Amino acid sequence: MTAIACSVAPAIANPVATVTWHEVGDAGQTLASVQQTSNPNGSSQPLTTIAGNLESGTDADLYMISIYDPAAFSATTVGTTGFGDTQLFLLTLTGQAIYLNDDADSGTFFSTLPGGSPLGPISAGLYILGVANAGYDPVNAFNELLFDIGLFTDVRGPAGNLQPTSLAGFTDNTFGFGAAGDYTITLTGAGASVPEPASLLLVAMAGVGCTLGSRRRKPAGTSADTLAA
Ligand SMILES: [Ca+2]
Ligand SMILES: [Ca+2]
Ligand SMILES: [Ca+2]
Repeated sequence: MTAIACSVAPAIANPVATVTWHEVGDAGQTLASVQQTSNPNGSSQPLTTIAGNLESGTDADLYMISIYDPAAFSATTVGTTGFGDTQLFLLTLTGQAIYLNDDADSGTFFSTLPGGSPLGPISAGLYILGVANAGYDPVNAFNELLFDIGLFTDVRGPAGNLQPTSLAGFTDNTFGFGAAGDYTITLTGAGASVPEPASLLLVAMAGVGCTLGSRRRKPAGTSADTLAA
């Protein structure tokens, strides 16, 4: 295992460090291959950024995070550089839809899961944060969309009358416009799914790791899935 994922950059004027989780290999797009995140600062400290890459128009990346302050939770790709037409969505740990956004407003293709939304998470706990191309949409076992349909700029909740309600895959509605590229997700109210440094050994054994201060990406040519959990 060589690719490692965390970096910590203490702020000079701000006592809260920014902590970035860097995608290790390719984060999975199934419930069985959700990528854990970790924070060497401990469970009560924020995970402020997730940085990764969509390798194709049909790559979706799922990350497990801990939302410790549901009212303050938000996630956005607005204001970042890189991959341009994201959609972001939040799922329960068992893959039920919570909320999704494609475009934060009519002037951007970047996405925001807003804080304080009536559709947002209610209780603290572990959740799955997903990122994909706009139109590469999560579905259930019958290929039914997990999220309500709506305008590109809508914040959308779970689809009604869905059975089963959990994630089973994705359907490609990108019509060939899906693209590959880097993304950066900025978070509030959220921490890592593996909060304690002592847990890192278990994460490493599962194929996901974290080394302080490293920003090194997966070496080019390394099989994308060999390091995913
Ligand atoms: Ca990826
Ligand atoms: Ca992926
Ligand atoms: Ca978008």
